[in-house]
Amino acid sequence: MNGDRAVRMRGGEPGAGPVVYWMSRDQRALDNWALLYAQDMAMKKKVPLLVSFSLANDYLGANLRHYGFMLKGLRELEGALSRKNIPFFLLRGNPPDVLPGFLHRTRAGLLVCDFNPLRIKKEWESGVASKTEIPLHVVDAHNVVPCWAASLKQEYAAYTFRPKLKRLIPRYLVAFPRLKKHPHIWRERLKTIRWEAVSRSLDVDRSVSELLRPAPGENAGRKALAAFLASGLARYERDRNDPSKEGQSGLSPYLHFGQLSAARVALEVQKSGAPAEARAAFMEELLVRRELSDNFCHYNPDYDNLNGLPEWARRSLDKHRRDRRPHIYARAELENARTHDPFWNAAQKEMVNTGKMHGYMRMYWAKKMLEWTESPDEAIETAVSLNDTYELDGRDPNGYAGILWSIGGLHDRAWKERPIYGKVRYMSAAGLRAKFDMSTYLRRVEALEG
Ligand code: FAD
Ligand code: FO1
Repeated sequence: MNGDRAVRMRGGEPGAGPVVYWMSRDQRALDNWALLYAQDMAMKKKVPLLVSFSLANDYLGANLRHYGFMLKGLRELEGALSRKNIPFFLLRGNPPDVLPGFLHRTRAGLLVCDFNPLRIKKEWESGVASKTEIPLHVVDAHNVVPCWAASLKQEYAAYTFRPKLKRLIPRYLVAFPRLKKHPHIWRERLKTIRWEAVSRSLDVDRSVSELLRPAPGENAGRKALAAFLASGLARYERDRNDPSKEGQSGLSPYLHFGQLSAARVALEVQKSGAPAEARAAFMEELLVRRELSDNFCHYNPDYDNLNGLPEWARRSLDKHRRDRRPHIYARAELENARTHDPFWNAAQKEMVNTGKMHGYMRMYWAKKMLEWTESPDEAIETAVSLNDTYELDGRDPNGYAGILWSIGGLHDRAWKERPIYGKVRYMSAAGLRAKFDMSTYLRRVEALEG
């Protein structure tokens, strides 16, 4: 394991019992540094390795769309782990309520967890740590360069973060060792997980339906990557920003749920035969932009509200708070795509119907909410809420950073001052029309409605 990929939230000598990997963000058996680290520790102590997942009752308002995708992935994962002699335990409830009891029952000697910069996971970690004595090691299995190694502070923008990250990529982007068939077997009887019953018993909002596509799980994630490498990557640089083309990879749901490792994606892209510009454009998004979002959420607890914005932008938005807004829409009108703007309505419908809005339209979609709600605070709140309700990749650092970039100039520079937006970058329907064949985009979204 390369050096500081794991940090000790609580040190001390691991006990004689099994190593437990508390899985949360990185829901996969392959290419998972947290699982590999846990196995390494278990091998050294010659003890069994267990994986536990705490199925929270209400994870940041997630609904059936998200839980359905996640549970199907976990079900596949249970099988993959069991073939490696690693039992999988599905605990029901929030980790601080259920994990300490599990650690006690299994007489665990060490707890390993994966890294997540969001407030909820940090609260979970300290909640768990306050209720058990055993050492807790956190491994960043999501970022190529561990968040704390990439930078010790909140970065101002991509240009300040990029050189730091790039210096460290050769050190951390290395081939994954194989997950071994674990030689130290857990002998106690395992309770069968009745996945259908678990799914039926979920007390979540069922009004947002599950999707037929994309298919969930680690295997499906790998297939999606293979398909992108075969036919999408080469034209990524040219097509990715154009809403009338399907030029993006579609990997974000797999990356969000950790069913696919970003490092695996980066390794495969590096060795693909795609043109250098296409590889560079993709790596910029996958590595720099994605890991910059984790940097932001890790170092700024206000990642989903106005206080998280840079000073210049907050001041400028404040100055324009009372500017007359030509259209004001209530949340329900926005949710039901009932604005005067066909492009915006199409973007909203694309998100509701497919669980994934085109990346370029996400910027336009969020910026218009600054124009069409009463205040910047309301714009951010509405954007976060709609994004996290319908996007399959929602409640992710990328989403919070993307919304604050669009509405509040995060990681951006000041632009020419104008009404409502102040110095925050503006986007217009005319701009979309001038750049892209928007009628093709509208037709594609309309076809989804049927
Ligand atoms: P590709 O273009 O194929 O990129 C590959 C990967 O690179 C993505 O899966 C993602 O992990 C990363 N990436 C690409 N663009 C960005 C970006 N701008 N910032 C950070 N990482 C990026 N992304 C989410 O994962 N979840 C969200 O909830 C989310 N909400 C957003 C909301 C707004 C308002 C904006 C402006 C952006 C948001 N993004 C979000 C970032 C980006 O739009 C999506 O990651 C991207 O569109 C996902 O599609 P893809 O996997 O096909 O992307
Ligand atoms: N992580 C958990 O540990 N337990 C959960 O029950 C859980 C539910 C969940 C639902 C939707 C969703 O988008 C994410 C969910 N996650 C859960 C966490 C997730 O895997 C990630 O760790 C974060 O969302 C990272 O941004």
